[in-house]
Amino acid sequence: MLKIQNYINGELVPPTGNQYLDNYDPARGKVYSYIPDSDEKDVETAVAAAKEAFPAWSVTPKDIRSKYLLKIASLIEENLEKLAKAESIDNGKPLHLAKTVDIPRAAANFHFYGTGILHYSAHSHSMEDTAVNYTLRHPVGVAGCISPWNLPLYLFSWKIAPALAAGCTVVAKPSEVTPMTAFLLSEICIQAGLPKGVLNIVHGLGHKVGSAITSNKDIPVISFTGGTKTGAEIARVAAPMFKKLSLELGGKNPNIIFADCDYEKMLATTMHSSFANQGQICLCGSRIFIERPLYEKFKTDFVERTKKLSIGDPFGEKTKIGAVVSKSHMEKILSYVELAKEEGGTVLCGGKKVDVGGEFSEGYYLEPTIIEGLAYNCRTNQEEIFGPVVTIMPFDTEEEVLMYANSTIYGLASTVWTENLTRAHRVAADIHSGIVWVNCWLLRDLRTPFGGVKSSGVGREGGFEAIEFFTEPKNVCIKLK
Ligand code: TXE
Repeated sequence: MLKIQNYINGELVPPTGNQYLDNYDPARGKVYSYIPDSDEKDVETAVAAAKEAFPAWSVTPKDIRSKYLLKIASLIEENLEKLAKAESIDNGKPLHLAKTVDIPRAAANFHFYGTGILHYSAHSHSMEDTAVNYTLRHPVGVAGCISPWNLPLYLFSWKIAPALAAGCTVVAKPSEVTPMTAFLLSEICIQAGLPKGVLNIVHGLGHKVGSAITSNKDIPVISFTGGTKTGAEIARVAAPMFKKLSLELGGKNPNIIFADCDYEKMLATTMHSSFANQGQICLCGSRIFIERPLYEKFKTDFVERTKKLSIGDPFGEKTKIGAVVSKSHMEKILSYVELAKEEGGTVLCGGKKVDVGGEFSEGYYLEPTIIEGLAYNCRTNQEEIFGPVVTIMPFDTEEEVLMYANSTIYGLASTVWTENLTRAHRVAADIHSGIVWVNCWLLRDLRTPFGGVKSSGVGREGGFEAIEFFTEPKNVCIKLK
């Protein structure tokens, strides 16, 4: 079986301790490869390589840095099929989702920052005839990039691309749950001729490798996506070291549906925003609020369509629901279905593990689940479940639904369905979240700032904000006389 290697100083190398962890194929519930069980020593070797490469990389002309990123983007596109299959096997998601979303967006991330850096400019401010000020932006140094398992290559590249574009060198750690496409990216970087030490990928556990990156004194900037709890731990370690932090954390996103919505468009998109990637996207709308006149019709149609979603082999043409990412995550999700029942909820459909039979009978499959009858402030409606489980409830007034929507500790994304223009703008302004989609979901313009408020995170990724995040501004004021 394949033993994934670390990518340090331009080479694929084993972990110093030569220890490996099992890597599971969640669709089959079986070990299918091994990942390095790296430790602090591996991180130190990677940081030394990144430090060594930083002086040259940070002054490499933008158009040269751009060429490397664009080469990586085109190699990702050339290897789309292979990367998508690897992503699907590693994560359990349907292959067509990996082929149409995850991998194309990873290429788009490298392409966006490979071109964006060419057009990025800083500002100057004149003080009439007295002085002129200009802002220099220097890359911060060695950037630590730590990413989660739900959109493995997509979110991994979302951090690495702007860091490299800005002139930082990188020590990156993908999730130990889904390491495969990060490993394949290492091979692509070697093929692209990326100078050694510019990007280093260290595989392993969060409390060993992740925490070694967070606490390393030679890594002044950390970009993290993952759970809110882990984000708090990273902040606890990094804050006294005055590191720059970007934390993209959990969510419990409201999907607000007014009776005047474009019904068919809303229903089709709500199927996607509820269950895409088995509900394992931090942007999924897991709390659905429906204006009362529409509630019964929506409930009937939504349950009917959900029951028809085909669950099974992620490579199946018709598969809409693949496996969730791990056995422990499946058990966490099932525990929330039990909690919902204890809190007075009624399971309208789903709620159970599925044996899809054959070679997949040991896989981690869950039925897409809809629950009604819960209070807006019960734990099921307040805590992130991160699986194919949504709750539905009616509302009567805008004030009421905004109170429900804003009632959690999170504030990442939200969707609003209405044809009333004034109401759309008003509700969007009043929702406490970093992203509001009106009559759409997951429509992304990479130039826009991306991130949440409250416990959904700190800082913004995306656009030029991400390039600025990996640079330090210096203001120079020159007296003119
Ligand atoms: O995240 P973790 P997981 C949420 C979702 C999910 C929960 C846990 O609710 O159930 O987070 O998911 C590394 N220092 N989201 O387990 O544990 C870890 O190795 C440094 C929302 O994936 O936060 C992995 O590479 N690093 C999220 C990464 O952090 C540490 C997407 C994420 O792991 C570490 C995914 C430590 N002490 C999960 N401990 C989103 N917003 O998209 C772990 N890591």
